[in-house]
Formats: sequence, C-alpha cells, structure tokens
Amino acid sequence: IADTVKEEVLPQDEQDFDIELQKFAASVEATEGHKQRRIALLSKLSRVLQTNFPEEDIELTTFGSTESNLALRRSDVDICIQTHSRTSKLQTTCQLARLLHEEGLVNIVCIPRARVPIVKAWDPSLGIACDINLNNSLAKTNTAMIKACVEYDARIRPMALLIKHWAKCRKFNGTKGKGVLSSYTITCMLLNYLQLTDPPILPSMVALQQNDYCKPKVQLNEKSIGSLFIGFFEYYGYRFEYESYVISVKQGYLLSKKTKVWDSDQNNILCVEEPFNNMRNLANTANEMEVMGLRLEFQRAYQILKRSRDHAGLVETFREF
Ligand code: 3AT
Ligand code: MG
Repeated sequence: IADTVKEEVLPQDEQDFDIELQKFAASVEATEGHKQRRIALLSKLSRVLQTNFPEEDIELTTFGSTESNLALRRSDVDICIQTHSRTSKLQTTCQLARLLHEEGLVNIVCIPRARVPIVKAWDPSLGIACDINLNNSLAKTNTAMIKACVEYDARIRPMALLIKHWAKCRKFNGTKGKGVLSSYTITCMLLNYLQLTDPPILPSMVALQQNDYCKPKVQLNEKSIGSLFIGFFEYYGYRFEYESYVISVKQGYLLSKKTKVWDSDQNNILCVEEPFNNMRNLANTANEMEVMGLRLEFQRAYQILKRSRDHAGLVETFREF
C-alpha cells in the first residue's frame, strides 16, 4: 500500500545504519523453518480437536505476530479456538490443558481467571511454544489493526521486529499478564510514537479504519529507519510524560490521564489504551518500579545508539540482560 516517496537521498552514514538495522531485523525474524513448525502445531491441534469433538464445528485460527507478520524466532504461536455452539463440550481452558498434556505437550500453564483465559504450553517435538485461548475475538480484531499498520509504511516492520526483540533481550517482555509489558503493548507504543512524529508516519487508527485500512497515501516523512529507531528510545526515555498522558493508537495522539480518570489507580503508571476497548489499559501489568526500570532501559538504548550508530552499537543495545 505504501507509496513512500523518497525524494531526498539520505546521507551515506544514515544509509549504512539503515542497512545494518534491516540486516539485524532479518536475523531475528522467524525463518521458514519456524513457519513450518507453526503449521505442524496447528495441524496437530486440529487433529486433537477433531478426534475429541468429532461432531462439533470448532475453528482454529492464529493471531498475534504469526498473522501480523511480526513473528520472531523466539515468538510463541497465538492460537484462538472458536467453538460455534453454546452447548460445545469444549468449555474450559483446563479441559484443553488436559488434551495438550495427553498429546505430549509440556510446561502447561492454565490461566483460567485471566481477563482472557489462556493455556500456555511447549511442544518439545516441534520446539515451539503456544498460547491458546477460547473464543476471544478481540485478539483477531487488534491483530488485523497491527497488520494494517505494519503494511502502511515499509519502515515500520523492521522497527517493530527490533523493538520486540529488544524487549525480550532486556527481559521486560512477557506474554499477557506476565512480565512488565507484552509484545503487543510495546508495539502499540511504537505505533503511537510514529503517529506523533512530525510529519506523522502513521495516521490514527480511526483514520486508517475510515480508509478501510488501505487507501493510497503520500508519505511526507522521509526520515531514515535509524533516526526513527533512535528517536523512539529518546522519546520514551526522556520526553514522554508518563505521569500525565495515555498513549492512544486509536486517536493517534495522547489523552490526558486526568480526563480519562486514569490518574488515581496505581495500576495505571504507564497507560496504553487498547484501541478496541478504551476502558482497558494494556500496560496495567507494570508497577511504578517497573516503569522506572523501563524508562532507564529506553535511556540506556538511546545513549548507546547516539554514540554508535553501527553494528557494535546494535550488539550492545540488544545485549541479553
Ligand atoms: P510475540 O511475537 O509473541 O512476542 P506478538 O506480536 O504475538 O508477540 P503478543 O504475543 O504479546 O504479541 O500478543 C499476541 C496478540 O494478543 C496481540 C493482540 O492481538 C493480543 N493481545 C496481547 N496482549 C493483549 C492485551 N493485553 N489485551 C488485548 N489483546 C492483547
Ligand atoms: Mg505472540
């Protein structure tokens, strides 16, 4: 969809750093082998469901990074099982956990009381992790939104892959409800930063939806991937006012915590509005100390990259914590 018009040629050092970033992103993204293993896991699950519930119309779909084209080598597979009947025999994640156990999956964790009940598991024969939920349609909707954003401008995908990878390397990423921030939440933070750059790289979600996610556009911002990438760390390290604002990918700007009445809850230290449910703060998993730590991590990355816009700088930025 992107009609990126790059009229000005970037200086050589910026071009070199962009190439370095693209190479780095390619080295962390999921390979063909990972994709094959994901497909194999899906067919295994499909067989298990068909065997156990032969008369039911049960649908298996993937969402998350598998669908948004942001899968990393270390990504899990997010799977949604939809039962199309109220009287389905498959009613709980615990039932599902038992079936996975019988199939040889290990490290099974059932989180039945999470906002969206999920089962997490590891398939040792395929070497792949999965998160499975039952009947959660919101995840499909927000995945489609992330996909549309990633496709909007060619610079967004490498940045998103690298920032997710960075969050995993520096150990503050965890999946849904565990860890300081989920990949999804930090991706939303990146998108909002790109909406707020001047001129914006990405329109608001409202505008994207009005355009059916895919009207051609003229891209006025010609910044390099490198300068945007470094700018992201600078923005969340030094400029974003965590105390006062709510990140809204839906609106494409910042909302006031006070206006949203999100200023008095200790779970709302960092506020990232879920685009399809504006009552929900995606970052309510992070407490005050964790947000402080996060901010220091943004600052650390910025300081490293400001000094060395090269391969060595990237290696240091992504150093495993
Ligand atoms: P990985 O590649 O697995 O690290 P991802 O891009 O798949 O990252 P997540 O695994 O964090 O992202 O989340 C997968 C999807 O689940 C993304 C979104 O559709 C949904 N999701 C995740 N966290 C939330 C949340 N807190 N609220 C609503 N939906 C969420
Ligand atoms: Mg995922």
